[in-house]
Amino acid sequence: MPTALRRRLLLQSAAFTVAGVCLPTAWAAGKIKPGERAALIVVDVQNCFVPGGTLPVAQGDEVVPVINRIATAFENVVVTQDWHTQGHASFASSHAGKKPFETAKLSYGPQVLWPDHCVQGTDDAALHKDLKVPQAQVILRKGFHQHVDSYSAFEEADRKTSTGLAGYLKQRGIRAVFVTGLATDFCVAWTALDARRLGFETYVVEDACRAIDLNGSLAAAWKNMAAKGVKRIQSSDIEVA
Ligand code: VGL
Ligand code: ZN
Repeated sequence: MPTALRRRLLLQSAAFTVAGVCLPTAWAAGKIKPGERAALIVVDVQNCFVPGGTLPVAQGDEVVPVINRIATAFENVVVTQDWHTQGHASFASSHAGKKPFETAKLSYGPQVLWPDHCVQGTDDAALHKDLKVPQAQVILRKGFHQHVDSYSAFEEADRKTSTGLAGYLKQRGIRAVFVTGLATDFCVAWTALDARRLGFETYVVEDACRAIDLNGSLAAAWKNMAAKGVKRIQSSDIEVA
C-alpha cells in the first residue's frame, strides 16, 4: 500500500491509537489484516445483477473472483440478497405509466424505479454460482416488504425499519466491516454509509464492487462515503494468506 494511503488510513482510524489484542484490524507487511472483530459483507452478488440477469450491472460478474480471494482472510462473513416480492414497490411495472430508471414518490420519499428483479425464490435472485464463501454465517435478505425498498443491509428505505444486522454484528463483537459486491452506488454505498453511522469502522473494497452509475450516482456515492469517513481501499490492500 502506498505510504500516503497508509498514513491516511492510520489517521482515520481510532483503532490504531490504542494498544490491545482485540483490534478489528492489524497491519502485516503494509497490508490490512482483518481480525476476529472484522466482518466481510458481500452485498447482492446475485444472478439478477450480473450480465444475463434482470438488472445487470456492467462487469458485475468480475467481482466474484476478487471476493473469493479476499474472503479467505475473513473469519466472519455476511452475505446479502436483494429479495423482493412480486409486484414490489421498487419495480417500475408496479406504477402505471412509469418506466425503469425513472423516479416515483413513495410514502417515504423519492424512489428510483427498477426493472422487475430479484423476486424471492427465483433463479434470478439466487447467489452467483461461483461465489465461494463457505464460512459465511448469515445470509441476510432485504427488500422483502412489499411497499418499502432496502438498498442498505442495515436499514430499509423508510429509514425506520431495521434489518437487525447491526444488532447481530454488535452482539458478536464485530467492530469493522469490509463491504463488497453490487452495486457500488446503491446497495454497497447505502450499506457502508449505514455501517459508519451505526459506529462500525467501515471499508469499501473498490475493485470488489461494480456500479450502476445512474445520472452521476457513482461519483456522488464516493463523495458522500468519503465525507462520512468510509475508507476506500483496493483488494490488494488486504493481507491474504
Ligand atoms: C440494487 C437497485 C435495486 C443493488 C438493488 O443491489 O445495488 N440496486 N435493487
Ligand atoms: Zn432491488
